[in-house]
Amino acid sequence: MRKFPSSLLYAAAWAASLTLATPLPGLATTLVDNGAEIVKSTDWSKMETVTVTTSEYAYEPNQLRFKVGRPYKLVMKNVGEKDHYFTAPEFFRAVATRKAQSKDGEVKAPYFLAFEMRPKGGELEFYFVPVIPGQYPVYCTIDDHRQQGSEGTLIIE
Ligand SMILES: [Cu+2]
Repeated sequence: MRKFPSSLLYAAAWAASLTLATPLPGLATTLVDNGAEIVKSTDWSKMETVTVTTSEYAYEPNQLRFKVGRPYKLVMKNVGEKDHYFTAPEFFRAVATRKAQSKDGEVKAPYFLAFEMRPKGGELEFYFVPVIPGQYPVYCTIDDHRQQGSEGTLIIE
């Protein structure tokens, strides 16, 4: 197994601290700009799978913990009767993104903002490596779902 190059992590965290030092309206600028290198140098055979389900109106579990430098597959499954989002723009900018995937194909992008899962079994997979430690909110942006309870916390430690 190749060890995760910690120098990349430190560089990313340092760059992020510079970015965060400047207050910006709305979203911070991209935090992880060497995501492709991190994804490439990660041993994906060590990937851990974490599953979160959505329904009316909650994420289960509503708190997820990830470790810096470890590869993850996050399985997001909607077991409810309505559409639900997994919106976490700050979190998605704090990780190195490999891809998102469903049974119908996959999407590669530098980072995502939100995923939407169809009702009654809709499922998406997100492959990533956590980079910037912190606590990030996740919530559903449909109607009043968040107020009703569709929210949670994503922790990178
Ligand atoms: Cu919802």
